[in-house]
Amino acid sequence: RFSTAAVLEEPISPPVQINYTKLLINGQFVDSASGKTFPTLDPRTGEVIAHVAEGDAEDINRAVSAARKAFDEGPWPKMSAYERSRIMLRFADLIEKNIEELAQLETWDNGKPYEQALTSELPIFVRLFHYYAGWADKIHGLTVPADGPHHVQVLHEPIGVAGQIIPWNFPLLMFAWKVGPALACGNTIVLKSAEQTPLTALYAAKLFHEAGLPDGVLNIVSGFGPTAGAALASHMDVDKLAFTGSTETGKIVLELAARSNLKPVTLELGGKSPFIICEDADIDKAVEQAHFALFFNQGQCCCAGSRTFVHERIYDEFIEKATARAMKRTVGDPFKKGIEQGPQIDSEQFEKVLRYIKSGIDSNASLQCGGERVGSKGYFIQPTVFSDVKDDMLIATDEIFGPVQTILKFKEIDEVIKRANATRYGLAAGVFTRNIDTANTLSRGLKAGTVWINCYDVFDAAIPFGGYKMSGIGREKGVYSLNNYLQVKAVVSPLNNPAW
Ligand code: TXE
Repeated sequence: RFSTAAVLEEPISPPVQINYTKLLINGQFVDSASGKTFPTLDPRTGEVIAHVAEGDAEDINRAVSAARKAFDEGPWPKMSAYERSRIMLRFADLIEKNIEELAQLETWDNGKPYEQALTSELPIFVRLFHYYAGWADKIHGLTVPADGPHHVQVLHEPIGVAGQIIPWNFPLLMFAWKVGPALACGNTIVLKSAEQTPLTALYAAKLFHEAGLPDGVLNIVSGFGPTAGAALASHMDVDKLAFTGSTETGKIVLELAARSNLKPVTLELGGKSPFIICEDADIDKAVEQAHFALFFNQGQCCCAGSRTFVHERIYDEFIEKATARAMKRTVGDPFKKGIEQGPQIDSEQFEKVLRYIKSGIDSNASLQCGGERVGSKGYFIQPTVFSDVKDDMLIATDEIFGPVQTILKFKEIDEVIKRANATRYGLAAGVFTRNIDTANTLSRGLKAGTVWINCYDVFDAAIPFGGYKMSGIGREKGVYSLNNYLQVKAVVSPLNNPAW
């Protein structure tokens, strides 16, 4: 029933060297205070790539002190915004110069196809830094008219030390989404990378220092969530927290932030995004887009189109074509040319996805293809398609975060809006139709932070991204991200009749 184009035999050795495995605090690579390290694994084999310094609370303290000093004493927030912008642009140039090594490291640590990292994610990374470098010298306050003879200035100031916790599915892009706007606004940062993928953040931050970033402005602590992550979220001297990850951990960090110093928190969390294919859609294009919406990045996207709703009139044809497309998907060594799908990130995610597949089978959804692992080592899973999925099945309610497409049938637009919104999430949605009225009705009716019409996963630095409901709080990217990293100060003085 299923054949993969390539099964992992001997993993291809990437030519990249691993030079940076220590914590980056105050511009220096240092061992963790405890001297502990942890292994980062190759998802193709489960074997160790490198041992990385393991930061915990004491290292977070050191990093926060460095960031505090760099914020309070400068030069970063006090530097001209133009100079900050130039350092960010030089950094983007250095990323471009080292783009192949960075993409290799990203693929090695994460398992994503090398071509995807090289030709899509790294260029978007560079674009994000160009975009936020462009903002640095255009951030300004307002003067506002007030009743009475008062001169009122509203200043926009950097908020201070930002704590940033990122996940493993897009290690470099999550770095860019968080670091770009925070630095453009003049903040300093302590970033905790995901324990599964610590390598590229260290390399990128090293290049940032080469570009002229002053010491202490960007500190990177590799380590685990309940230790390093929790210490950052609950730190009394961190002024703002930005988190991307699961909804469960989002609740924990929000609570830690509240219980410590009430630092403001932005959260970008999970999703169960509907992709709605109307009866007038071009079926072949819809099949391809729905496939991409779900399977991209091994299905490990917070905004994956993970509930494919198909109109009853085209349902059978869609199932047949979606299954054929999934069966053609090339799975194998992500360094190999033409490979569309690499391994899942780690054994935990691999087991979780296989558990959901079993649950789909047990609940009598129809398994059209896939359902099993590929090969005998590493974390590869067959592209899997379920049809006859019902709204209350676990595979239709939970974030699977893997290559499992679940296809549901609908009849009416009003009905599908209700069903699409009947979820605790609200991150994204896709709509496929040729009718502008249908597109407008759906885009207005869907409770989601992004609605893609006749496209999916279009990510531009200027487009805001974030979730309704339990998919998060706040927006990242675009002008919206700047507000997350700015304090607003009103300065009021009398115009006439001064009191002195
Ligand atoms: O996420 P966690 P995990 C979803 C996806 C996935 C599930 C679990 O469904 O299957 O989450 O993945 C840090 N205090 N997403 O376990 O735990 C952790 O070290 C502070 C969606 O990897 O949320 C890492 O840096 N920090 C998602 C980050 O949180 C803590 C992307 C994310 O890990 C912590 C990833 C704690 N107590 C998974 N515990 C998306 N929105 O894109 C963990 N962390």
